[in-house]
Amino acid sequence: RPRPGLARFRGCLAGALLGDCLGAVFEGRSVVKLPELLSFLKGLEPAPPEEGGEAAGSARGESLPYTDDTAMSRSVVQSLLAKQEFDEVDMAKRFAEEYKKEPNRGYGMAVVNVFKKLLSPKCSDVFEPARAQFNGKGSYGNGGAMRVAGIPLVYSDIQDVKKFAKLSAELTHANSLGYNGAILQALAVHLALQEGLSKETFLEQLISHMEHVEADDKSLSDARALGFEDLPFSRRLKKIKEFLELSSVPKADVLFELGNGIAALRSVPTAIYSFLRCMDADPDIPAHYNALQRTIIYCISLGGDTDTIATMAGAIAGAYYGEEQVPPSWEQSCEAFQETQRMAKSLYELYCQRL
Ligand code: F2R
Ligand code: MG
Ligand code: MG
Ligand code: MG
Repeated sequence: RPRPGLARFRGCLAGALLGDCLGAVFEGRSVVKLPELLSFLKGLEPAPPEEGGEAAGSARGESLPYTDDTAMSRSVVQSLLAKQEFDEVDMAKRFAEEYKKEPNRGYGMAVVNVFKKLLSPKCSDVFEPARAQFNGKGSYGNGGAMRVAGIPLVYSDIQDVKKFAKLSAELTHANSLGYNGAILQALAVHLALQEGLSKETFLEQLISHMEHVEADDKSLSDARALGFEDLPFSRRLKKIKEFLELSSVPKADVLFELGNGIAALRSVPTAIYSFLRCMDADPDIPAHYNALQRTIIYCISLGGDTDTIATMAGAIAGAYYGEEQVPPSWEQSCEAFQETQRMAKSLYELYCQRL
């Protein structure tokens, strides 16, 4: 199998950053009107050159701040780069220190309790605070999935991708509906890095992996305890397959079947669907936007947890299309984009070194 190039690593981290920074402007709105979103995006494009003034090319205004999604993704990446492999103690420490340094990045309501416990010198098992969340049920939020892209950018072996996606998520999300979402998102990025996978193969592979992942006792009992059918992620992937066979799918059906919420189960499949659907043109999205831009626009247009759905879909699309589809004016509108490019290069070097 040919080794993925640097462009895919840069595309992945840039796509994730774009999704978070652009999506955060609309997070929590139940309805996002497409004309408003398109007009906001137009404002990111370079101003036309003024006579005798500055040349076109610089983005207008202040940069768009990233949120918890990127703050935690950066901790994942920085830990992997510092330790050259997954290290749960180091990663947990980085999550907690990062939260302490900048607590106002828009973290989930409950996960901050995990950080507070991790910061205590009494904490000897870094997985314990996550296990205690929600009366011992653990969080099923999408926080483990939103930050996981660094794992498949270091590990090329699919068993390693699953193992370390799970462990990285379990530092905050002990419910299998939380960490299985992280595994699914990591697998999607892993597959997107591969050369030219078709929509159909991509989805078939995800389904066959997730049917395994979700078949263990804890996954079955966590799903049943919350009133879900067995193999809930796999079922939603099959629903995506049905959607992709239709000539058009109304937004209401996407929201009903897949969701736009803060739970991993109501957002990771939505991100994957958005990526696959946006491989093709969309009659509602102007044709001058490329497939990566279309993916992010579509995710945000769904409303709800826009930053997180767009960051996950952006990571997948960026890994698939590469940095060629990352528009400089969008990227330069985002906080810390240059550091993101440097991190992508270091991850690429580590990935190659480990092959
Ligand atoms: N926190 C937000 N957005 C809300 C505010 C944004 C904006 N400023 C606005 O006001 O509109 N975004 C960030 O949080 C999500 C990731 O959350 P994470 O890391 O999974 O956190 P947590 O706290 O573990 O879970 C999130 C919520 O899910 C519910 N939940 C989870 N497990 C549960 C369980 N076992 N039982 C019941 N509820 C459970 C809780 O409501 C949690 O608070 C991303 O969107 C990120 O961008
Ligand atoms: Mg966020
Ligand atoms: Mg990451
Ligand atoms: Mg969010």
